[in-house]
Amino acid sequence: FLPDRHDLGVVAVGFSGGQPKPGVDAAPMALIEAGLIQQLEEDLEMKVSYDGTVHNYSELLPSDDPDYRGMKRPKFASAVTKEVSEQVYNHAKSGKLVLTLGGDHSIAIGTVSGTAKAIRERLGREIAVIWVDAHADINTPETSDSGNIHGMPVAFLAGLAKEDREDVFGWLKDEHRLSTKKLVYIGLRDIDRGEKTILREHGIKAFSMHDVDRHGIGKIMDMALGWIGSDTPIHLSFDIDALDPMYAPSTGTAVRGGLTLREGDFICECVAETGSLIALDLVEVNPSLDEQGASDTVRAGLSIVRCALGDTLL
Ligand code: HAR
Ligand code: MN
Ligand code: MN
Ligand code: MN
Repeated sequence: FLPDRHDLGVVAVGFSGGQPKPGVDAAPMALIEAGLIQQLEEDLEMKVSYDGTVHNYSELLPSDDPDYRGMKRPKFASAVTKEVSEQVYNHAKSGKLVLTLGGDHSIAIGTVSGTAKAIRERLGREIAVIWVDAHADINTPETSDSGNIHGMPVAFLAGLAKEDREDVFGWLKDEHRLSTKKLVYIGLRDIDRGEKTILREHGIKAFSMHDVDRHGIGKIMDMALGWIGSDTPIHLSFDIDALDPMYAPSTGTAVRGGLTLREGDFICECVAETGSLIALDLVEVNPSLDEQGASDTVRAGLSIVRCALGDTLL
């Protein structure tokens, strides 16, 4: 009932409006130019559906986009993520595994809502999300200090942040949403105070870097996948800043003390082994930051994608 691993839809999202630093919109092209699609077709023998376009959604740019509830550029982010949601939904509805290349992490409002709706309709099931990140991205507009929407996607997806205005994420309906019980974090190490309260009050499963250090990544994956339960469709949302800046320096909000390259790949290999992966996001690669490290960061991203999509060491 789950998608054939070999049938892949790719959506390239050149969007940087969920945070202030330009350049994260160039990541899809950098990944593709480094050989991503070719590797998936040739090494992993996948049939890839890709429209050949890195979307910048400039046609959706509103003429004015004032702050709203403290959110920066709310109308543009809402319009883009609504469109991404439909793009991802269309792939997932037709039974494809969906790979989305970001872009900043606000785009996950689109990707997760798209798969949640498609899997509900196709399988009558709720999805689980594994969010690999230094950050929890679960601020509500009210708890956020920055107003940057890439720090809020989980709050909107889980219905902790709600808004009636259609042009400011009011398009998100129950069918798009994710249960806080089906969310697992790995790699956390920079969480805002308000986010800690939210995580605690909703009993959200979170494995911080402290937990990774204590138990080792093998045990963490056993616990994470055990929490989700077998045969649950999994959406893996991978923020490259989960990796230590030693391996992935070119990202907007790098935080020391992260996952090694091997730990990142291992997480993806374990998810691939379940056979339950329905979608993968790779976000927050910004080749214009730490330009010396950009090729390392892109290569790390490529490796993450290959491992999640079923590449094995032997
Ligand atoms: N928590 C901070 C905020 O809300 C920083 C969020 C940074 N987010 C990302 N994605 N880079 O994980 O602004
Ligand atoms: Mn993130
Ligand atoms: Mn992050
Ligand atoms: Mn912080």
